This record gives sequence, structure tokens and C-alpha cells, in this order.
Amino acid sequence: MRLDRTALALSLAIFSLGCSAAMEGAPGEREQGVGPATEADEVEEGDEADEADVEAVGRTPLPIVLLHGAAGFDRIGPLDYYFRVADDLVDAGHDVFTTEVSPLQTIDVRAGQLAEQIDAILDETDAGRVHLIAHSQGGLDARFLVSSLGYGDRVATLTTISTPHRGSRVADIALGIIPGPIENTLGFLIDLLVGAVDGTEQDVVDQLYQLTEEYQVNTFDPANPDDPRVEYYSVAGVTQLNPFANPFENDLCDPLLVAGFALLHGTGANDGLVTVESAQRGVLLGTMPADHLDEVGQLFGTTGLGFDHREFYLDLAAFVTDPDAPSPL
Ligand SMILES: [Ca+2]
Ligand SMILES: [Ca+2]
Repeated sequence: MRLDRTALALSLAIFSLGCSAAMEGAPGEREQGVGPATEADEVEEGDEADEADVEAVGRTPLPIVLLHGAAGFDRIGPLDYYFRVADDLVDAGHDVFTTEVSPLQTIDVRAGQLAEQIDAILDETDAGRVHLIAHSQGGLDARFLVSSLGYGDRVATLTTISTPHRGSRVADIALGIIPGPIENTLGFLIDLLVGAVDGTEQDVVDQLYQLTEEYQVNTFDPANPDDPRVEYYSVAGVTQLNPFANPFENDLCDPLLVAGFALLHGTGANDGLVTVESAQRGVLLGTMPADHLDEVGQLFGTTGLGFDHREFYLDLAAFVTDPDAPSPL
């Protein structure tokens, strides 16, 4: 199979940014600062032992775990994937952990790595359950963790941020599954990715295939139905190309994602890589004026005037840990 390098690089950038260099400390390590005591004890108080495992606990004060997307950007330097978000959440009193999985690996492999880190977090906190917040492919890792690896009894909520639940056409095009025009070149991005690709081309193809519409709709989704013990929330980004559109209401697409936006032409609102339709899972909390990079504050904190990613994650953290908090969007 011959890969179009531009589409390939773009597709990886995608689901991406996940960089080992960006992750400080050991995987699953608690972020600096002391969060409040979790209320896991309360959750299990008065438990009807038999039902403890089957009842959803939903939006409850529990540790928050941040999951990253796929490959890339190792050479940009020490940035954190969710730019400055973990520190903000700690400052706001949350108990926060970040996980790290192989940037270029299939969902099942990444989910297995994630499981070990979730186990460690649960051991450390005695929380019983966690809230998962996942960007891009991280959301698919989380769904596999819950549905295929049986972690539904340990996850209270899963919020996915522009996760391609119904795949991304960009990946289908990159693999030649469907025809499409490939625009622009992202040579520098390919150079960046070379450093991140420690696997074979086959590894990359395997990972990319799992992000196609074909695989997500026909294989992954039927194999990973939602678990009734987990509350599912989702958020999508919407961007566009008109530089004169009202910047307080419309995001301008990052140049790195313009080719992706073009490839998605005609498929509806999207963030340059994932459509709103594909991003919806469970309760769609809303859309934000942000491209796929802005959604996690990249690069280096740059978002449009209409979207403050740090404020968004503070609001989202409040939402998942407090049943009385308003929706972040
Ligand atoms: Ca933007
Ligand atoms: Ca940006």
C-alpha cells in the first residue's frame, strides 16, 4: 500500500501531539499539588455490595485523568499536551493525573498501557473510580479500556474532546480506502514526525487504519458499546478558513490543519480533522470555536479570541466533579 506522505503526516499530527517529551514525570503520576481528599468513601458508603459495581456514580468528586492523542511533535520541545491545563486544575483543587501511552500504537495496545496506569492511580488514591478526559485518539483508547478491558466499574465519566468516534475521512484518504484530493505539503511536519516514529511503517498503517471511518463504524464501534455504569460526554471543535470572520465567534484554522479541513470539505462542521458528527458520543456538551490543535491549547497556548482552552478545562473539571455545575459550553 502506497501512502501519501502528506496525508499520512497530517493524519498523525491529528490524533496527535502526544509526545513523551511533553509528559512530565512518570506515566500516571499525580500532578504537583495536593488535591482535596476524594469522596470515594462517600461513594461507597452505604453501598449495597452487589450493586456497587453496577450503579453509575456519575458526576462526583473523584480524581481526573487526562489522556492524550497519537504521535508527533517530540522535537518541538517540552510542552505539555493539554497546555498548562493540569496545573490549572490542581490550583483549582482537583486531584489530577496525566497518562502516557505509546504515541504510535494501535488502540488495544495503548488501552493496555492505560489500564496499568489507571490501576496505579486507583491504588494510590483509593478513589475507586476516576473521571477520564480524553482528546482525539485518547477517547478511543478510553472506550476500549471501558468496554473491552472491563474497566466500566472504575470509570465514573468519560469526556471525549474531538475523538473520531466514527473515524476521520482523512485517514481513509491517507490509506487509499477512498479517493480524495491531497492538498498542500507539510514537509516540516513529516520531518518532525520522523523523530516520533519508532515503529515500522506497518505500525503506522495499523494505527492509521484504526482511525478510518471504515474501521470505526464497522469494527470498533460494534465491539465497544457504551457501558451503562459510565456517563459519556463529548465536545467538538469547529473551525473555518475565512480570516475576516468575527474572531470572537469563529476560529481560524491552524495552517497545519488547512489540508485536513480541505479534505473534509462537504462533510459538515469540523475542526480540521474530526467532524462534529464523528465527535459526538453520549451527551454532546457543545461545540467550541477551535481547531484540533486549539482544543488542547496548542501550539504553546495559542487559541482564537473566542476560545480560552484553560477556562474550558476548568469549567469541564468542575462539571464532571460537581453534579450542580453548569455545562462548560
Ligand atoms: Ca485556530
Ligand atoms: Ca492554536
